[in-house]
Amino acid sequence: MPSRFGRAVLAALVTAGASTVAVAEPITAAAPSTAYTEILPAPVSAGAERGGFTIDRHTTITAGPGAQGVADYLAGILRHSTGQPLPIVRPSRGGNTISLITGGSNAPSESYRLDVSGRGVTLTAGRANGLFAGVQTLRQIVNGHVIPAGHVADAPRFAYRGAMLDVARHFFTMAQVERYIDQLVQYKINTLHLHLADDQGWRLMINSWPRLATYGGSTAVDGDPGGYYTQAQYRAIIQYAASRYVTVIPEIDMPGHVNAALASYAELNCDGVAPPLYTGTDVGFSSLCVHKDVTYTFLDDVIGELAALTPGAYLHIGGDEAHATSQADYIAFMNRVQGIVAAHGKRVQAWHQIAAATPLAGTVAQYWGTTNDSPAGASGVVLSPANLAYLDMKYNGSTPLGQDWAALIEVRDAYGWDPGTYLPGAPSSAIRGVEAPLWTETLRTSADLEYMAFPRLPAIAELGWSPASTHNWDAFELRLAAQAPRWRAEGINFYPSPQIPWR
Ligand code: TNX
Repeated sequence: MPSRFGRAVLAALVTAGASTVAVAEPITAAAPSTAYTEILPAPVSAGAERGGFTIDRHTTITAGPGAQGVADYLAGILRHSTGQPLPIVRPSRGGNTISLITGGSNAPSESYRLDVSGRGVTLTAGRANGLFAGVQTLRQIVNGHVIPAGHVADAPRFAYRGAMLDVARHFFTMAQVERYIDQLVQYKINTLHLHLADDQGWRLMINSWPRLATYGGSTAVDGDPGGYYTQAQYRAIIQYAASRYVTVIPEIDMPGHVNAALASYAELNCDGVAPPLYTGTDVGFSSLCVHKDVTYTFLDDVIGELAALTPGAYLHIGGDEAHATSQADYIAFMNRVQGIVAAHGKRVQAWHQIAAATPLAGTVAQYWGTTNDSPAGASGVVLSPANLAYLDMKYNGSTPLGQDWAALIEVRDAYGWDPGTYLPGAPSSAIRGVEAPLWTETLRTSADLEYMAFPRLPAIAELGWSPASTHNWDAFELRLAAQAPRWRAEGINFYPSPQIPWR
């Protein structure tokens, strides 16, 4: 027997069959990689084997039907990190390829299977969004040119894994939003909730009411520069998100949180007088005029344009902190606006106070309380408990950014709850998933956003994706620690929590 062939190669020759040329693995195959225990969010199952696949100048990516988009995305990443050409080719026999296969099964949405051996990599999923999730796993495993051998079988616990960005209190450009999307998808977040309007700013051009953006969007908290997205820019954000299998849910908060709109159009005010623009951080002082017809003409126009621009099924209508609206008016208003959303072919998502009205069939309530009181009546619940999932809460008393009204939230707090059992009054079947909101009263730059989101965003993302059986702080802190070199390489600013044994 030729001495330069090891056992692994013999095995490969046997299983590869006569028509395939075996690729020699190094004789001294490394011990199984620890990368498979460091995947975050934790997968359903994963196991490492000895050896690995080396990307070289002959390696190809093969894309079956429906896999082209993900293949392009993966090629972009691996060409950059390895410098190899990695052409995308049609599926064919032979090794030295990373092959992406969809549609082979009725696999549920976003599930995937990853198999890596010395001969090649196979990523299989029922749908392209599963391939995309698998690619995020692959990115966490690959080490230089080598993808350690092993297997992953994976699927999400909850269908909804969201992040919210408040672009109203401070405005964030398209490029900043896209940067955040790229960070989110690494942890398999699939929904971006954009808080597009609040007292301090209106951030989307509405063609039928243009002053909302041009005047209502002209400032921000502390008088910082404002801004708004043109409809073309908003479409581009949605497209960018879609290319990463992220659905955008736009929010226009109402009937409160509307000073920017009231300031832009005097007729929206009950007394017909427009208030000045607002650059403070109080909440709960503004209200649409619930008894004026023009209010609903306005909302029909706004919701109509938003629905036409937004491919996702849901529009978020806020409904929180309507302290300047009587409860009876609030209920009548929320019920009427749900009808307007439905008339434009969309479903409603709203903060959980909507449960006080009559949620339409299909309406999703987003829980942001701190007291586990269940929003009865909604068709589904997204969990964002403010004392656990709010990324704008400070980590501790000396965190320079953020607020503390709900809690101080260290990483262990953010990780230490179970979305499946959190609301005693809601059956776990009603829980659509989790969302981590990032309010920006105190946040101005991408570095600010990242400091608050990292490392808590990956914690919430794991609660949304990983099976409850994987929940374990001691294992999680190691998975999280393993992410830091990636964040440094990507220039992501993060809070180096003393709870984590950072690498
Ligand atoms: C509460 S959460 C709000 C926001 C603030 C946030 C700050 C919610 C639905 N309303 O208006 O920005 O607290 O943490």
